[in-house]
Amino acid sequence: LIKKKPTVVFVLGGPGSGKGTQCANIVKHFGFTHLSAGDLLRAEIKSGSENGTMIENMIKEGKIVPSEVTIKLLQNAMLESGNDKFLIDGFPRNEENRAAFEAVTKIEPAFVLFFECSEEEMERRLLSRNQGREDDNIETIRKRFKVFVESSMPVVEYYESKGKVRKIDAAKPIEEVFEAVKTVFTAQDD
Ligand code: UP5
Ligand code: MG
Repeated sequence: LIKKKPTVVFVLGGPGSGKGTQCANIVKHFGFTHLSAGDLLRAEIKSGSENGTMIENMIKEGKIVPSEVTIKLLQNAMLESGNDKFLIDGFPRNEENRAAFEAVTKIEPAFVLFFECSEEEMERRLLSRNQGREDDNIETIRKRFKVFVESSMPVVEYYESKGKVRKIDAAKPIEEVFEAVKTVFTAQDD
């Protein structure tokens, strides 16, 4: 039995750039399953798993959880979904994440949706989100920004060099950002 490889789109962008917000819209229009790596990690903390405390501490410090943990959660969620089209939101966050995902799953992304936004705007959004996230405080936000620039931007640059990045101006209002996102997904249709 030969199964078709799933279609994966990586959704990347700094903390508060609007990844989760836009993924919810993409799901409604284009039939993808949305997998937020951060949401999966937060669910793992809540479930009381043996890795929970380690994950919790890393998120509080804005650090990147070891690939094996995140990839396992993503693989399980992909299997459970029954779908074959995935938006993977907030992953891969560093070169090691990227290489490990490719090695383990043998999946390369169809393209990478990249939300570009200033730190000033992202900070404003995160500080007014009020959803009780342990990492939405100014100290952790600064750490998240630093990790994004130092570790995650190289992943975007890697895919840029392969012509796979679709860059979106994410500083605009939500509806305008989604118009730009729609254009990317429509152009992608076979
Ligand atoms: N908002 C959204 N769009 C807007 C717009 N255009 N105009 C005005 N407001 C807008 O949006 C954030 C807020 O802004 C919301 O209130 C929204 O209404 C508003 P959201 O869509 O939630 O942005 P998003 O980019 O998803 O922000 P998020 O905080 O989720 O991004 P992060 O990348 O920081 O968080 P994530 O959950 O991916 O990761 C959290 C932590 O988990 C990481 O720091 C890390 O420690 C860990 N992690 C790993 O270790 N490995 C992983 O693979 C993933 C995560
Ligand atoms: Mg998010």
